[in-house]
Amino acid sequence: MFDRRKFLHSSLLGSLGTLLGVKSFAAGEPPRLTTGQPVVISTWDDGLEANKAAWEILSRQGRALDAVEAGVRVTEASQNCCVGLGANPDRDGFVTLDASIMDESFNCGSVAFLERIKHPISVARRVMEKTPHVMLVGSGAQQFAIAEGFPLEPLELSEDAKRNYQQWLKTSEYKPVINIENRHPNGPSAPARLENGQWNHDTIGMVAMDAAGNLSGSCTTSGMGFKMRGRLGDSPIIGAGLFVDNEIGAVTATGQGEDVIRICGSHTVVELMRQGLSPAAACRRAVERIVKIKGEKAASIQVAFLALNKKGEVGAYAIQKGFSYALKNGKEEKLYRSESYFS
Ligand code: SD4
Repeated sequence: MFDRRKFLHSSLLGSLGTLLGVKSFAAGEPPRLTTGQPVVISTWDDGLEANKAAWEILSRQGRALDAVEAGVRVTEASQNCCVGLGANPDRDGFVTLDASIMDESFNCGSVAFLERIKHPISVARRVMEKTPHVMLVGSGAQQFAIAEGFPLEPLELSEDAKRNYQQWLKTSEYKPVINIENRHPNGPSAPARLENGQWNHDTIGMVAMDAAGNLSGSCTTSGMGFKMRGRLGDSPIIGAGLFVDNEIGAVTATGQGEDVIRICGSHTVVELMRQGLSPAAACRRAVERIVKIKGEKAASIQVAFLALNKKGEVGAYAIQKGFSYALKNGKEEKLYRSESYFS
């Protein structure tokens, strides 16, 4: 049935977006591409900027692996965002970062609980390429980064994070917010904020296909704000926050990491695609699995998956509405609004 309120709401948002120069949102699945046409997709509104850097590489016949590293470095370096060293600290007041990367040949690397290093994604790539290991954590990861020439950044919190932390200390209650976006009026280049000024997500995940038809992915995060010291989420865990199987597809996740880990989320989505499901249907099936496990608690968490298959089809699904993802290929550069379990 025609819903006048919904129609007015979306027309209003559309006009506002146009006025502010914001790319309008598209609903549903993007058009299918064929292998050989490069494409990059990434989570949240910040994905628009990150995709541009990835596209620089993809459009020049570069490797998907280089593209996904370069893309998320933009977000890690951004002062305007909630990923990277400017982000919210843990409950003891320290920013700790997690990241993972995976190429078309099951090579993968990750770092977790990494402090004072600006580009954890590049350290993850060095772990993949220069060590016999997949994962380095904490002081060991930092030591490796320094040995590889990454500078040790100052310990100080960003102004935004300081303010958020002071605010949080008033109650010191760990209460993860449901990650949603598309609500801030200043367009995708503005930081995503809740009404109380806090950021509402902490991650960027990116997957891409290059002109050779190869897939790769990256994921980088400051983790959930005000987490316990030492807590890791899904993002640095291969198979949870990120998974790439070059025969099938590439998937990344965002949202409450504990619940992504519980079902080996990104790997699960790849396996569902292997069984013949489209990226969107596979993401949906994985989300439904989490919803079933969580029962009533599903209403208070967010998890979203974003997937690209070997045919160049793209899909996403989230528990809550308000998950956006950005797509860039030779034809379009757009933010898409994901379908969700709760509407
Ligand atoms: C985590 N999945 O550390 C991340 C958080 C996230 O947007 O995606 N926030 O659990």
